[in-house]
Amino acid sequence: MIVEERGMRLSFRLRMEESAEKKDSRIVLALDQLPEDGGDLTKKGIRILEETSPFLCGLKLNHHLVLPLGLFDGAKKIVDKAHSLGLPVIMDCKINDVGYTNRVIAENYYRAGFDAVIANPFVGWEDGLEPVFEVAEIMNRGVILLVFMSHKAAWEGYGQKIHDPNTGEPKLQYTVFAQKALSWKADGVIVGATFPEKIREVHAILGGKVPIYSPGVGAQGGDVKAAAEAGSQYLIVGRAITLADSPKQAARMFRDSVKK
Ligand code: 3DU
Repeated sequence: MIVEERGMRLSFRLRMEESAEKKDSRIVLALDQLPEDGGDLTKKGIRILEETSPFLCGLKLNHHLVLPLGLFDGAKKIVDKAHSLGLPVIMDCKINDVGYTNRVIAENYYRAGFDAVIANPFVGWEDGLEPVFEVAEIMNRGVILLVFMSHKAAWEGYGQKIHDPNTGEPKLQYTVFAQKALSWKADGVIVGATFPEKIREVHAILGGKVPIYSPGVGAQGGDVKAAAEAGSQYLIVGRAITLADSPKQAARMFRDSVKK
């Protein structure tokens, strides 16, 4: 049983763990590509969320859905609905700017109710992501770092060979990002389900101290079981659920294939 911490509210990380335990699911729904049948976007999103929620442990919204929904309008309604169904919500905004704007981006998403934001460690700590971690601490929310993305060109950035500034030794960029996730005390990292060998490598670095979230299941070709076996704690699934003939059955199928 997970105990309440910080007096009032569990940390984001424990909210996810508690939700996964309660729902007996490790599936996070990426509610971003909705059927193009002309209906109201917010209502459509809420309908799919309600239908699939018994099989989910969390929800993720992407920047490109929040744009037409409006942050304090449709997006907030979906966030509130997810919370009423017991699901924490992650904002996939891949924060990637200078510290000042990063702080305001995070504050706005947290004010709209999001439990965590996704950020890009390429911008570094000082005057980069430090302000995001500060706001997260104050508001008791989470920060998840991109460590290795799921698309084909991910190796061009996340997979490049670099020289460790301290030792001069050659290293792979994503291994350095995984180490930063530990030292910055991130609440999660993203490693694409399309690269199970990278998941395994990152998992070995993190030693179970930071959970791995893996998008890229289904529509992008990633296998949910292979990602889970390699060490992903949470599997992020979008189109393979939202565009299925029955989102409910698809969500159940993914949930069952990686039972906790
Ligand atoms: O491919 P899907 O439809 O299952 O959606 C995956 C979601 O995860 C989508 O919102 C995408 O923006 C996000 N994502 C990745 O696919 C890969 C990453 O490395 C990070 C986020």
